[in-house]
Amino acid sequence: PKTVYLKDYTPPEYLIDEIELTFELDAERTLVRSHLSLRRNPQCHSECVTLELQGEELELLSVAVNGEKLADTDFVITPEAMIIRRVPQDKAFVVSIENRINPAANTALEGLYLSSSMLCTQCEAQGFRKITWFLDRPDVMTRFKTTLIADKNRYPVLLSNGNRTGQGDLADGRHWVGWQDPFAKPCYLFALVAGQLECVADEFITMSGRRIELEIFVEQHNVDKCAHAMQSLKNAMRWDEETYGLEYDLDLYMIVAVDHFNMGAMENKGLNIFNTKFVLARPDTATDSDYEHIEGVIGHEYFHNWSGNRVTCRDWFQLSLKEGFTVFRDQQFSGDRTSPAVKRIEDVNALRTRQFAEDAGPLAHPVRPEAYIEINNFYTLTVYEKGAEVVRMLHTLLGSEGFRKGCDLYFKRHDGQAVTCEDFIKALEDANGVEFGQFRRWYAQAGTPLLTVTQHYAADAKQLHLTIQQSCPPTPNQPVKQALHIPVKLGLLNQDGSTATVRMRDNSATEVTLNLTETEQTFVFEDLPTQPVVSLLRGFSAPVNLNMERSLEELAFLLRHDSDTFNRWEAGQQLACQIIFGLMTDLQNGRALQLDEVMIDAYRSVLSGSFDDLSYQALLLALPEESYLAGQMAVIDVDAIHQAREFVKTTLATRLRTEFQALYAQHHRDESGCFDAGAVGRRRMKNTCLSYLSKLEIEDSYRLATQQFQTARNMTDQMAALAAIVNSYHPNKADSLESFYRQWEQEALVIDKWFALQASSSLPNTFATVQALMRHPAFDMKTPNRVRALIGAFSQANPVHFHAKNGEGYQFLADQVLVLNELNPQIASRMVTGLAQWRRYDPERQALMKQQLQRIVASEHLSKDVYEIASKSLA
Ligand code: B3K
Ligand code: ZN
Repeated sequence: PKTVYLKDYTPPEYLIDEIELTFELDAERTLVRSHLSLRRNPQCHSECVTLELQGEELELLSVAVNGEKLADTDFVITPEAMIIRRVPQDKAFVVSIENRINPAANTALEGLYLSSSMLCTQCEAQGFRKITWFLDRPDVMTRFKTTLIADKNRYPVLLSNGNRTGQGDLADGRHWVGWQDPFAKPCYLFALVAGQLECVADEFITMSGRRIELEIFVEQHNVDKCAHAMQSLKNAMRWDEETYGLEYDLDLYMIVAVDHFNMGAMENKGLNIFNTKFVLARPDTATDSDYEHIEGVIGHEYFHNWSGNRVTCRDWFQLSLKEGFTVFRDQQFSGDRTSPAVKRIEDVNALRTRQFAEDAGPLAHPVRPEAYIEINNFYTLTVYEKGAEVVRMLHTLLGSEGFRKGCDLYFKRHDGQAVTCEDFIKALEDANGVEFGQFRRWYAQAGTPLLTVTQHYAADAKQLHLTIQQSCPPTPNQPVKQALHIPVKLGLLNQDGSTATVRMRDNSATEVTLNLTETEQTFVFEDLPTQPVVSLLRGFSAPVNLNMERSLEELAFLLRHDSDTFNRWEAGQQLACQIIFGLMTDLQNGRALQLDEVMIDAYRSVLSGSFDDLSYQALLLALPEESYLAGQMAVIDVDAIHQAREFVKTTLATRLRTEFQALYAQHHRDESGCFDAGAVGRRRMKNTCLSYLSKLEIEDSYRLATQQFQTARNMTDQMAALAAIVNSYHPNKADSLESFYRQWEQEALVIDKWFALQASSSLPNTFATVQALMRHPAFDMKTPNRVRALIGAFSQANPVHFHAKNGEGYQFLADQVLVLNELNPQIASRMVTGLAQWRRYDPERQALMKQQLQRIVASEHLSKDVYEIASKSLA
């Protein structure tokens, strides 16, 4: 397979100003007619007279230029393109194509496909070429006119981008609907949907007083689960007006929810297509986290209307231009809607456990990658989440007003254009009269930087000297790293926990942002009569690892007193990490385990503290995840991590049982249907307590879990209770799973939770359960949500069993990858990443994982998607 390089970018030789598309829709035989209005790109001076259009898996019926049908000798069809030997050079011309496609056979879910009984599309990144031949690249921006024709009974609803321009019935039982999108767009933003869909409608009045129709389309049985999505959409529209001054631009905004979808959702202009998971919610079917994710994803896709659609990417290497920025925007939105402190912690937690691992492994790549084989493999944590951190640092460096000024200029300057990450930074610079020369390296350099911090307090001079060194480990193709511009937020605490003034030369403040630009820099803080406690990297001001020696007492002190909500939580995490690592050493040396009293005291004080934000309190009580701990180890020992962490959890539950029980009782009440911060926080605290108490494996806890399971009237409580049952030796486990299944058999999204919960259990026999679930009638390899719930959860959220010493987990995963490779390469390639970190394990496991990767690479008909991930993992 061939590699595409950023350095080879050249502008398109032709432009397509307009396309007229007609679809005669049918599940097995869809006819596509297209008229492309082309002309030479005046900016491109090449001599060539041929025209190459991309197209894959299409059946050609006819092609004409300016109405004249081409003879077979006038063009060539390859598996990836149509090359017309000669097209007019001096004037505009029209290429007309007729071709056929088979949506029902499309299990890759890219292009036009069938999901349950509806037809829908997914074109990003390169799916449009599976619909018809086109210049399938984001810098070709076209005005779309679309006519959809279909059987009226089977497909009463026919949708595409923009505004409805007409509709009518045909004699043969079919009907048609015309659509026109006034905004030129790249073809990756094209969409169509056809099916028997119900519409939930509402409206939004924009800041300039325009009335927008809002429509959510779902299957009949889901009409009662759209209210939250609709409210989220309205919240997002208002928020973008208030925060970025950005208003919606069409008169209609549509969202369609489909069961079969390769990722979360897609921002097609005026017609978003969503995975049902990020639309449907009812208090009894969706958890509080589901509610939050729905609001976040609805916001994300809505925000793309400006950051992505009005201003789009020049080429796919610039993907983070729209994704990093839009993730940053949705993070801000969700923080404002819920709790900024909790949202930030959740985002950093995800970044550190998942993106940091990617950045430390064989698939590491810069936020702006330089090469790819299959672009779909680059919708990564690095492009999305690290990309968002890069935008966040720019926000930190400019302050919110400066950042807003920069964004205003960016949208104004580039409206209607396809641009680069460089254009984004340039706009921020120009609007603020600053230069981000060195900062640009964040886009080009892969790997997670490491900051090593030492401090020296000079009592006589009343000065604190803080020395920070930065380094960055080598990554594929980047052996040597340059120093980055890293904003480091810092505060100081007095010995009594109060805030100390940060004085540097003439400036004094309660908090500063240090600009670390060299490999080593020393910062001096003045006027400190006693040695302060340093609170560094507040709010996680840069995506880096921090190496700073801290005593357990100092961490406990920060957990009590730090005024920065992120660092307060972080102190508790580091405290737990140190303790867990100490216990792992004890385990490895055969010593008996004992939990340090510092930990018990620290948790006791969190439990007895008074908190306005109970979700935050619950986070303070959550131990670092196993995957985060794994990321800190040179050689990952999944069993030791699990044992040590479970020991800490069980010991805390034993020693603080009264406190956990009291808090459970205090916060336990039925507030089903309430989603305000108070109700959500009470549920989080209560269920955190339940999770600890279930570690005790005693009758009392079993009763508590059963009672909650049987009486819960909301999914948060029901699921938390079921998790407590499934993850313990509860006597009613089988019955509870069975009754849950029967209760929710008709709700696919709830059944996904049922699969995932069992697949991620660390208790014995889980692998046998997973194998049995593969044969369950409700399991389906063609439904990505189901695959992720079972195979994804087992391989990515069950370290102990996936990494079983005998290699059965690895072999199982490789078996499934090879099946998926034939059906859905994108999903298959996501599943391979479970093996990518093989070098981090002991030699026996390394060998077993490597063997499976080699088996995958050696197999026949490998998709580009799977080949790229598997071969790069081995490299
Ligand atoms: N832009 C889409 C992702 C498309 C993925 C293509 N493999 C969703 C999003 O980020 O909003
Ligand atoms: Zn996005």
